[in-house]
Amino acid sequence: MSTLSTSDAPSPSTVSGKPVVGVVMGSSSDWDTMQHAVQILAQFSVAHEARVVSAHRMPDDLFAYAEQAGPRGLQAIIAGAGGAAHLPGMLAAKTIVPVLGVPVASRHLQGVDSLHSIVQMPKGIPVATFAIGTAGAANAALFAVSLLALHDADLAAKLQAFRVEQTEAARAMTLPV
Ligand code: RP5
Repeated sequence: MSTLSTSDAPSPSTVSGKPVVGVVMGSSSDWDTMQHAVQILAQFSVAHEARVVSAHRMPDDLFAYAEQAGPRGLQAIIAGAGGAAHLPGMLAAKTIVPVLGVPVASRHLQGVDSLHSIVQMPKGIPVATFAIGTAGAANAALFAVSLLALHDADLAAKLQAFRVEQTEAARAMTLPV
């Protein structure tokens, strides 16, 4: 876990109790992947929520979640799904809150199906699409942090410190030869 800078002033992204990022997934079986997004948001102290919203098993809940996202103050929705993976696109169809899509590795096609489904949104309704699996989940959360950091100086400083730590860790890498 990175050491993050803190400030005494409350950060606009960490106002307690009011999530600014929603993490949703099509099934509890997606949690192994999507927990990596939640871990990043927690690491940066970004107020968030996580829940299952299945597009094909809970379509009415999906519409309600999307319709309420903006009024509830969500500034980004990270949506992970596998297989046909229509959750991110259908959320994006019902809200102008940015949707960040994470393709979850599927049982038979290893997530290439999920990736193609999420990334191939027709013109007019965008979903920002990330890598298959845990890297995509973590990067979607880091991207959400970047969006929030545009209007949150404390969060921007934390993100910059995170980048510096990665650089220093890479410079300190050694090889067995
Ligand atoms: C999708 O179907 C979910 O996002 C999950 O990746 C996949 C399999 O769901 P389960 O059968 O494990 O509930 O809706």
